[in-house]
Amino acid sequence: MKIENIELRRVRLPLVRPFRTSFGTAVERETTLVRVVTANAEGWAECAAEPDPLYSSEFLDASDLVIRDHLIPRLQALGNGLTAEKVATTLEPVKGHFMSKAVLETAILDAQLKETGVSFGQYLGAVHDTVPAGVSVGIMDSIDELLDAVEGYLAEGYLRIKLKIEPGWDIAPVRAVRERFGPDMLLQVDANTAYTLADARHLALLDPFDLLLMEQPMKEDDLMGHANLAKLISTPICLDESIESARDAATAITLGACSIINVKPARVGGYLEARRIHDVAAAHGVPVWCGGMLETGIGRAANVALAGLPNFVLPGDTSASNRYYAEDLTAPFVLEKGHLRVPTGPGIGVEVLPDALKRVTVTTTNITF
Ligand code: SMG
Ligand code: MG
Repeated sequence: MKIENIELRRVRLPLVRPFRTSFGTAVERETTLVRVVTANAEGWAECAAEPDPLYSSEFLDASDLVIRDHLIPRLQALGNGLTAEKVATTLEPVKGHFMSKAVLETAILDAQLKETGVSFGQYLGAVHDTVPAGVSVGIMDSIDELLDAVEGYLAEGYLRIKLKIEPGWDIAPVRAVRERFGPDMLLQVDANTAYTLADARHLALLDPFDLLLMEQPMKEDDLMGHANLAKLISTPICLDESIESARDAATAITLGACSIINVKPARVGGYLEARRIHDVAAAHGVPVWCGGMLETGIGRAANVALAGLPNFVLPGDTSASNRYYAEDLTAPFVLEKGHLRVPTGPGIGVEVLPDALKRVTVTTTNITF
């Protein structure tokens, strides 16, 4: 494939409501979009890195720099021999920076699939036309505010609720939501590393609420801690931040550190590694689901395609566009009986809307390939 140009475009979109996690509050989403131009196609992807290194060590300014100065030059060296399948091995000498590698691989894969008329879903092996949608509900100022938010999401049709938790906002909100909305609602929590093993007894207080899973209670590098915690609580442990590769997934499963995995392509270097994690987990009988990083329609389209693979058996954090943005950068993803439709067009299968894009653009950098 011959790439002619790569554009890095910094955009900023207001969120419809602030999103608070154990590591901070976001009121807008800032990201870098990558547009890969070839002779016959244009591939798009968005970087999951955030402005500050709080979810993980990656952050947006560093990502732009590593893409420009370290990743693109290595891809340029491949010349016309470049394919999406060669991106990860070509970039392997550069340590870490999975989100930066992922956005490049994804934009190149989008261009490649558009050139050949194949959708992400077909390419990855999706077996479903629609995928069940969950929603991630941030930490709020009061339990009343939380109950109103959850009620609204359930009324829209979301099939699963995830509550963000942290010390001081855990047992009481979970109890309130479970008591108010009943035993049948699919409910889970995400701590984004806010606890330690010393909190095991406290976290066991969540056991009676029949949660689907507890996501990433402890530090990302603490696999043994998670394996130990798994023996002390009955809620299944799901890992997010800890899993950066299929090898990590195999290690975590073998250690007993998790029995469910949140797959985020951005966190693991792209959709090809994400599919390998899906496969490794499936081989171990471990279910997976698709996480989210507040993606616009560009990133959401590819995530929804991935979530169509057979072992994505739990609803994902793949919510409708209006959960995040008043105006998305693509035609909005909408809930249909609690599901999102897997795009069927070539590549990511959605068009970027030029006017919407213009309104949110902060800077544009072009790199001639
Ligand atoms: O895309 O709906 C979404 C956000 C889902 O909770 C979500 N993501 O740890 O799983 C997670 C968080 C990380 C992102 S916070 C900006
Ligand atoms: Mg998480």
